[in-house]
Amino acid sequence: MGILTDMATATFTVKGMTCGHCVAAVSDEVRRVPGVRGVDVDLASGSLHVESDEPVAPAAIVAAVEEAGYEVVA
Ligand SMILES: [Cu+2]
Repeated sequence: MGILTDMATATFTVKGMTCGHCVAAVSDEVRRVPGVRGVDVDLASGSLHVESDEPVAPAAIVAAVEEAGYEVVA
């Protein structure tokens, strides 16, 4: 996993997403958080997986999700 060893990952649960547009809105906002490299959102479970260069403050991710109009519940 060489290239991934110096990356950080975190997973959140987002409430309120109902379709692909919601997924895109959340993904776009979270991708804008400094240091974030990759974002993967699963609509069915509400799972938001974030990959970053170094650990990102959870509050920054929560703020980005709220900016998109949704809520982090876990
Ligand atoms: Cu939607």
